[in-house]
Amino acid sequence: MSATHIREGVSYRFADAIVRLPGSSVVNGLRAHERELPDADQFLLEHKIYIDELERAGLHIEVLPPLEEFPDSVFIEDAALCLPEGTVVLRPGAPSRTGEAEDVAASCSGLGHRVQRLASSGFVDGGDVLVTDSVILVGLSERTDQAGFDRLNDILCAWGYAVQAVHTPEHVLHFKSDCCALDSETILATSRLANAECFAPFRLLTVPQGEEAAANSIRVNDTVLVPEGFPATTELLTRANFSVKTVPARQAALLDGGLSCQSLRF
Ligand code: CIR
Repeated sequence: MSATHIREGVSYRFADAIVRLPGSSVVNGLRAHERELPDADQFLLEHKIYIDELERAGLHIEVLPPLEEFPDSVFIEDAALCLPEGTVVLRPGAPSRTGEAEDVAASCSGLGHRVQRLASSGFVDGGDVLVTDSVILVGLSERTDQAGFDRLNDILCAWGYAVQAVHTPEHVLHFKSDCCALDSETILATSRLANAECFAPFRLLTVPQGEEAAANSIRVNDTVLVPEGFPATTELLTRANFSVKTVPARQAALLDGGLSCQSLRF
């Protein structure tokens, strides 16, 4: 990790977000295990509530149309990383998703972002990139490899960020499936990730046993959005003085997704 400064609020103070509507092809999205298929109409409904809550938290939302040829494109976070310095267009590691990035690049350019692409080799999914106010942690996973990390590191170091490679636990899709930044000092994480000791300088709130999926929450300005159905996590956060709002994410969960992956926030 290179020395750098704290960027107070870079992990949770946002003005804008980009989301992509799920298409009817969302039912063909990737999933690690056979289980109930998502329902496209229900997904759209939950997505609409998600957008409403982001708006209520103070964001202006750019809603992109569905990309039917990319069933997982509703999980837009995996295709790019938006920071105040610019947007890094990533290279998602699943072959069926790699092509999503160019469309996101065009949308971000259209919105006036300074767009930078990962150099030629390697893969990074945005779900493996945890931006905190002091360091950007990048989980090496089945989707994010060392070459991709190296290329992303080149860009982020040039922008003055401290960057650290960590490990996404086996059988966990993305690093952020298991954690989120709550403020400059505090991370919410599952116990399997907390035990991996990658959060040494942070204060940790550990998601109660059996509620692991609630680690994929997001802080947006003064609100922490938590997936519906995890009362112990909601209570933990409330007791820690965070203002919590629950959001349905059942359909996304059927495709191994959560709250953070459904928007690019900046
Ligand atoms: C996938 O396997 O790529 C999608 N079905 C789910 C992606 C979820 N993205 C995320 O957690 N960042």
